Amino acid sequence: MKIGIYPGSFDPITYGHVDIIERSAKLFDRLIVAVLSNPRKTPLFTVEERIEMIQESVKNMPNVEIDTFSGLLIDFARLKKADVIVKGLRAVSDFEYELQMALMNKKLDEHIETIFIMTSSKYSYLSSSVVKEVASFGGCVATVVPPLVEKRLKDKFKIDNK
Ligand code: COD
Repeated sequence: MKIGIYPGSFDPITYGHVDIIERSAKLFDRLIVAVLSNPRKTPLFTVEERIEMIQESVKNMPNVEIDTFSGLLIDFARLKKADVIVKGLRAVSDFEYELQMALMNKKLDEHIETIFIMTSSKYSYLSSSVVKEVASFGGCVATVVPPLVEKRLKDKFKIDNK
């Protein structure tokens, strides 16, 4: 059985993330979406809120499960017996940082590979930060995040849901 792990902050999940999950789920028997819980960072959404939004977004993908981790990704990947770490790549700027992490993770455990999935061109500009920025000023994010995420963003920023 091949197990993939797709880690991230997912603060919140966007259609860019959903696209990577959908495409990589086809490559593995099981895909674990691993949500980072980092006590040193202050995310907009709690881990529980982020998991709820991911759950809703992947409910039609039977081989996808969601889990949370803190500390080193490679330790969590090992614990879950994952074979492959999946990352999404948007631009050259992503590549430098992702290459560094992939090489370091390989150094920590040579049995776990990292693979990169190219963003779909329609989501190449999309990040959780941009979505939060737009939503915080009342801009429309309906086309870039799942409906529940749009609702939760409106609730967070106290924007009328009508
Ligand atoms: N299209 C395609 N891919 C996308 C898009 C998009 N529009 N948006 C984001 N992605 C990809 C990102 O490139 C990333 O691969 C993934 O989706 C998650 O993105 P984010 O922004 O939610 O998550 P990050 O980048 O904050 O996650 C960073 C990790 C949690 C993976 C990293 O910090 C980590 O592994 N931390 C654990 C500590 C550790 O092990 N550190 C040492 C590493 S050497």
